[in-house]
Amino acid sequence: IYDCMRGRIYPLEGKVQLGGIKEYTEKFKNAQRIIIVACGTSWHAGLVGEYLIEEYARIPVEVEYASEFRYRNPIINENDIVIAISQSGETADTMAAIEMAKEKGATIFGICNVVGASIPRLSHAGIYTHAGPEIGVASTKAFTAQVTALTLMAFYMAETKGTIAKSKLIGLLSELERIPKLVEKALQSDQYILSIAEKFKDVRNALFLGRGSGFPVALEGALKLKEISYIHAEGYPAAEMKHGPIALIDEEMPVIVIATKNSSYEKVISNIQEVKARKGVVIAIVTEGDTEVTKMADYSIEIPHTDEAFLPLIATIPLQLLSYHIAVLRGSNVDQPRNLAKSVTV
Ligand code: F1P
Repeated sequence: IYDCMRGRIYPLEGKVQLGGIKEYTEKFKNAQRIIIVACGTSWHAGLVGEYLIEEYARIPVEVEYASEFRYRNPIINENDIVIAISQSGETADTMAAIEMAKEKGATIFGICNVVGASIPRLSHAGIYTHAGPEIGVASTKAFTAQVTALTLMAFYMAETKGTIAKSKLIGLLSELERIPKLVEKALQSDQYILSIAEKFKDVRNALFLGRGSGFPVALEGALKLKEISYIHAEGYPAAEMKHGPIALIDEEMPVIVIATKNSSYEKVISNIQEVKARKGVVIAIVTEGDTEVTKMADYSIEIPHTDEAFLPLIATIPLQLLSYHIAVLRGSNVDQPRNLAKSVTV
């Protein structure tokens, strides 16, 4: 697990534990709906979870900001499963959302990094991600670990529900084994990303675009840039660009596009054309060996090819590195960004 804020690779302290889910197999199998609650980066991991659970297990998923969910009067009942995601396990909004859902009879499943924290104690069952300590305030390797846990959960639910072919599942699990190697490969673009960061360190705005599970990755890329570089950044589904953000495009604002070779590749290409037609500057995250996007984009950062299910795990890496290098070049303290707390307990 890579902590780009410190430039180290941490060994996983233990394998992601799925013990918690096994006791609730029947509950997950029969779930009519899953509600995911979280804040910040953890909420983005929840969005990836939504794509994966719906794709593979065919269970409807809603993803809610805990900070909003807790203050409304949502319809929840005892058939609902609420997955609460939190690195620290102490985020007050997420805890309040859990307490409210618990009162309404929902089953609470926690995904948390800190063993013995409040959120796992409030949950009926769950998974510890064991990603090691998040030394900096901004969540990085915790995100990758949360996404890994959600990916495994989606596969597990799909297997128990019979919504995935055995051969497909075996293929996905063997690809999962390759992920650490692919992450290492993605990290090899570090110096190239630094050279891009040098060119864009003084921009005032940035737009991040992605489709499918590349959309939460775009949101997370924008959040990292905001949190540690204090540059205004927006993440958008690429198809939504024409409904507003397109008005912002000019030569000044970099548009970072997740343009890897997966099911939405052709559509992303047309989004890039739309940006280029307006003289926008495109930094594309592409699959290694790509030529089509590389020809159109101003900068292309290669990541190794993987199954679409694992795209968020790999595509996040260059975005974290980009934010990291821009923040360092701007003289920001990447470990302790201004105004941000490690755990937001109020
Ligand atoms: C949620 C979160 C983090 C963010 C910052 C503030 O925390 O929004 O994603 O990086 O630390 O809090 P958590 O519930 O995942 O601990």
